[in-house]
Amino acid sequence: MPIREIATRPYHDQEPGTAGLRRKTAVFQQPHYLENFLQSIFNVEPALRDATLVIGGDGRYHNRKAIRTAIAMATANGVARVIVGQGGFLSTPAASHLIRLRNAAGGFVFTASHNPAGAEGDFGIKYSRAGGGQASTELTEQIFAHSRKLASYRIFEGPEIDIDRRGTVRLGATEIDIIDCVEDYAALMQSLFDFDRIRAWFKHGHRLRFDAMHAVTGPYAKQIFLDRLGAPADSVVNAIPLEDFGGGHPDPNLTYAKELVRAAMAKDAPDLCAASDGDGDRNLILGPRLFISPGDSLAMLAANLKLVPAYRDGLKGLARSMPTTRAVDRVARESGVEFHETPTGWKFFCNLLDAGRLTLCGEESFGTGSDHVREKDGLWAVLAWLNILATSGRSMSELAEAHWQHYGRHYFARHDYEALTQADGDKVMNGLAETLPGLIGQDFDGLAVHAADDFEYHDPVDGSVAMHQGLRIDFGDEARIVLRRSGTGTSGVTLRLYLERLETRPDELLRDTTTKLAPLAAIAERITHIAEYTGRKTPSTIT
Ligand code: G16
Repeated sequence: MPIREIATRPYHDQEPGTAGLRRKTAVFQQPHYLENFLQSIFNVEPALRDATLVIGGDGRYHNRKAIRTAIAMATANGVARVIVGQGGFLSTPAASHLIRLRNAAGGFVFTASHNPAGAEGDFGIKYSRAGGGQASTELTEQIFAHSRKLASYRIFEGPEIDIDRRGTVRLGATEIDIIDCVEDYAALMQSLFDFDRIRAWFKHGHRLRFDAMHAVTGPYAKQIFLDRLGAPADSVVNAIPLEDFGGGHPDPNLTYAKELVRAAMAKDAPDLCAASDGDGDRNLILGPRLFISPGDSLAMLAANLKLVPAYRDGLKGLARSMPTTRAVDRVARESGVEFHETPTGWKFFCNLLDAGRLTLCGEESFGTGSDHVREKDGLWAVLAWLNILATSGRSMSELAEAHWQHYGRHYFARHDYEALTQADGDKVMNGLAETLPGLIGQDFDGLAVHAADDFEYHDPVDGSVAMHQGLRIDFGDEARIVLRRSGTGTSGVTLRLYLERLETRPDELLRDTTTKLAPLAAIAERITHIAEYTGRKTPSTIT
């Protein structure tokens, strides 16, 4: 048997992040680095033996090599069947769906999400378990601990599999199924949404512009929007996945989706402009001259989701990650459905989804999704908006304005301070953590601090506790400041400052966000001392 046991050494930097392992590509290219991590997964998860494993990636540089390694190691570790997306492509939500559909014991998606790709860029792996949700914090920690003492890994040395050709081949005792990466996912979308209505909406001349940012969603968007929904050919742009994402930064936000933002701000803007990220789980939603923040998108979808066939019977529950605006809380309160505030990281929604206590959930980091898979889903969010536009007969601005009139508007911004030194990051976080108790009751320019804490989450399903999930300063319903350390950066420490301000006065609902939040930003500096402690006068990015 050509299975080789190869000596390796432990790698000490594989600290678990918010969503799997993410590092500079050069780190992943070190001999044995990826192998070390994969073997640790196989050792810690014996359920993969004799079972089905789904493998794909977002098409970035190093994807194909990593997939070949993963296939060879799966074979050597007794996996019975490997399902691979043709060409090595699988979006994160499509992989989650496949794991569920094929009853797989797990899946690997090679991606560093929205981070840039290439030899100088980032690479990564998301590991999902049976059911299609990402590995829990405990499991990731176990894998990490195991990788620190691993002495060898197992790999099958055989012929190279042609991952571009669909069909079933054998490698050793393992069956390798190379499948179309879009088909099953597109069928799922068609089962959830009213494709007839959306098709008719396009026929009436309504327009969409979807920017795939040269990442994984291109083939999905083409099949769904163009082939199945009959949208005009120019509805999907940057649709060819490229190893370097065309030199771009596939992070669908106002900073990096510039071309799309320009289209949405133009006089003849399409009815809906949208984008997704490297691995297809994030989404950006824009109307003509209108940015819908992720927190607003979540709240507006929650208020209108009954217009979508799969959700016609109503919502079981709603959830948002802690730093996401509290816009959706108001929808939950009014409709009386169960509501949860979870830490950042999609995996925290999964227990609630599995327990049938959640239908719709979302995050400020441009993630929205439902109980159809166990990942956030960029194209799902775009289809949900399309379905609501087509069925309601209203425009984006009519829907948004009606929502804000009814519930009030939560102006929101996130200020990112990237690549800080560990010492500066610690100084800001520890400094604020120490002063939190003393802030309660203090007044800042008419805003009184009602509560201030270090967010701790008690999972209502399994009772697990996640501590130190971000520092919150709560000015009642009116405003909130949150500060937390990112778990996905690959250089230094990234701090994220979240600003949220509720406005209910009708004539103040259509103002400029930066202007509305300027006073709160000044209060945040007085409380957090970010500029003072780090020397950064302005954030690296504002979204
Ligand atoms: C991952 C997680 C998300 C999380 C996001 C941001 O997204 O899946 O749940 O909100 O990271 O994390 P942070 O603020 O810690 O950087 P993705 O799209 O990067 O996989």
